[in-house]
Amino acid sequence: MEDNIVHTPVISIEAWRHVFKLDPDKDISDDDLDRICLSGTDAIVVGGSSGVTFENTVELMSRIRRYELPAALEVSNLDSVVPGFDAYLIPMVLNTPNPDWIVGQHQRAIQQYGYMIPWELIIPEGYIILNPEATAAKLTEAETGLTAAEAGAYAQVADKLMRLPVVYVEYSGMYGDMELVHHVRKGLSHAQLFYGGGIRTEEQAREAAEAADTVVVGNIVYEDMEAALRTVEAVRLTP
Ligand code: 1GP
Repeated sequence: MEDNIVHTPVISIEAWRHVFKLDPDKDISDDDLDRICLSGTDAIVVGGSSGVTFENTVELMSRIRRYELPAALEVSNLDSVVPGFDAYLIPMVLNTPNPDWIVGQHQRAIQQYGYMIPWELIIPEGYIILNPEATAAKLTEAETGLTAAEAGAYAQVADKLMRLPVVYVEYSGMYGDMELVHHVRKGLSHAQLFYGGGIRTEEQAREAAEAADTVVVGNIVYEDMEAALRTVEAVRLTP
């Protein structure tokens, strides 16, 4: 192993309770972006499952960069990796029979670009995708019909065997089963639990904040800005 590889991320994600996930393929006005970035959220994650390009990622990053809050890119394809983010979240899908989404694309990326990867900014995520209708679920052939026990066991593979810093329970587009999320969290020893999917109300934001360490709010930003902003306080006030 090379001595100069440092695995401690430069930014600390432990403090993230609420994050907004912005999709480079969707339009957001300057005013709305201003309100999101000044909302009191802990960070912005840039990512999406389709239509993400280098151009639209650069554009969104440069607009977010006017604000002080941390910005991370969740890498979904190699063509849209843009330098200049504080961190790079790398999904490894756990509940897929297709190894390409677990380690395959990662192996090819490292073989090709390993010499220029800023390892200190890399944060791998053990993804468990649970909404069968989500683009990411279809793309990755995720086996979404998991019981809480099955999801919990995948989470422990990430936490205890792979020692990933993040487990991400992803219901993108659909509000999830919070009992399952609670169960997943109980089995984790060190990984931080992200929950994302279908949060539209303060009540849902609160429930998700009770079940997970970090709550990810996405689509509602593009549908109901006021409701999106209310999720920040709801999460912040949840112990
Ligand atoms: C998507 O987990 C995030 O990757 C958030 O989901 O867009 O449904 O809020 P929503």
